[in-house]
Amino acid sequence: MTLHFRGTNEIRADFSNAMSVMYRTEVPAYGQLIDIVGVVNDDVLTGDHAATLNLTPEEDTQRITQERHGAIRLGTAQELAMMARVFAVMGMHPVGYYDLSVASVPVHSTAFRPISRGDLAQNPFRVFTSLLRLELIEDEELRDKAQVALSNRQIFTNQAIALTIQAEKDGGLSDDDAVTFIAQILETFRWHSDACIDAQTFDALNGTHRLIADVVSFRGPHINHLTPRTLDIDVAQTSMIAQHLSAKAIVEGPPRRVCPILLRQTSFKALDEVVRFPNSDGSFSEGTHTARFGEVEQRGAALTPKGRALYDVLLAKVREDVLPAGDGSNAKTYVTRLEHIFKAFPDNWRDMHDQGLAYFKYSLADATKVNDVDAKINALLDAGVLFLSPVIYEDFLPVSAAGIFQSNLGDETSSHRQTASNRIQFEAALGLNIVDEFALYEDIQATTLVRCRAQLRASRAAT
Ligand code: OOG
Ligand code: NI
Repeated sequence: MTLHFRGTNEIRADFSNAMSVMYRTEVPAYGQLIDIVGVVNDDVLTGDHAATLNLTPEEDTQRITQERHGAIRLGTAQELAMMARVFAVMGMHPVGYYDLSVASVPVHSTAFRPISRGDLAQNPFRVFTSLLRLELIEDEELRDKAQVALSNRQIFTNQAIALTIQAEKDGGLSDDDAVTFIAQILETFRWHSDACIDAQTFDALNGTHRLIADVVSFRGPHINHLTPRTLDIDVAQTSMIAQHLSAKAIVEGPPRRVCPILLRQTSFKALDEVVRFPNSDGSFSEGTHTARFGEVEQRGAALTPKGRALYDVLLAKVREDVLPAGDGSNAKTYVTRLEHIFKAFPDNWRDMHDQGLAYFKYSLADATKVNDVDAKINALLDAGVLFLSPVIYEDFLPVSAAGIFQSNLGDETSSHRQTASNRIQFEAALGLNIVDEFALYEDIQATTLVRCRAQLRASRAAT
């Protein structure tokens, strides 16, 4: 008998769907957002602007309705290491390192996501995964309480662990086992309203940092948001406000552009959760916790290190002049400044390509126009032989604002050294090396060029 395994891409897609169905029932505003995004994306894809996006047909368009990312926060190195094994069963691997302590958030993080171009096209589901750094809690008694709460919990079901081990041993899961696996893993991501610490400890942790209370107080690392991808975040935001979703006044990230880059995001407060805290006499007290929120994002071209540096410098300039206020009162001033300063970032694909600011997929537009197969890339682009599609940014930008703040303080070098040593710690907890996102984008670009040259040579040989 030959064993048939469910593909890792299918398991990931099924899991992403199951999460979406669960989150719709847990956070109704998420369902509303999904409906808004569906309409906006259809409008963009059938509208006049679609052609200027230079999307690769099918590869870049089919995945969008299914596309989303989530985020979780873990408490211990053991939890992170096991989570990495679980994600590996779904073809998701740690890419990129983010040190959020520079933003005074006591966590560091990676994104678990598919890596190859083909796997991303099948389903790009990603989970931003943070690990709490308890050593950043200064109050020793509180730190000990947090430690005890974390060491007493098991966030995975026995069957989830058993099936992960089985998948590792056999090299995959059967269709039936994959269904059970997904149902079991969902338990880890589900909201659990029973707290595992008393109300007083919860309040103390909340007072230290809201995020610490969120990580330490519950049986599991509930998914804290699930973010659909829209092709026009400004239109999506207008629709959200019209439907009374409390969208923030400002979209984070780069300004609106003809040629979108990186990531633009906006979030909204979703709901207060009811929590039951255990009392020492066996009774419970009720409280609330704002655990989950809504978010929507628009993704554009992945930038090269040079492009990213330009982005960082420009955003820092904007924020030197205006910092967006939480109440949205200076939103207009901020956006005007953002758009003005970003005029220094070329807004057409060809200039971004020629200046080495973004990654691109080369494809053959018209092989008959070729004179010299070995001509320089720019000559082939000029002649209309090659066509450029942006490589979509698959990663995150959670601390760009905070990192910029740091560099304004003139503290850049020390924070960089810190980050390097923290990264080593994070990888030790993970039990794996983190993949470098730039290398992945570079590889996608290089592969397309090799393929185009081979196709050109083959077409010349045929004539
Ligand atoms: C994760 C924040 C990062 C994003 O979209 O940048 C993130 C968290 O709050 O746990 O999801
Ligand atoms: Ni997010």
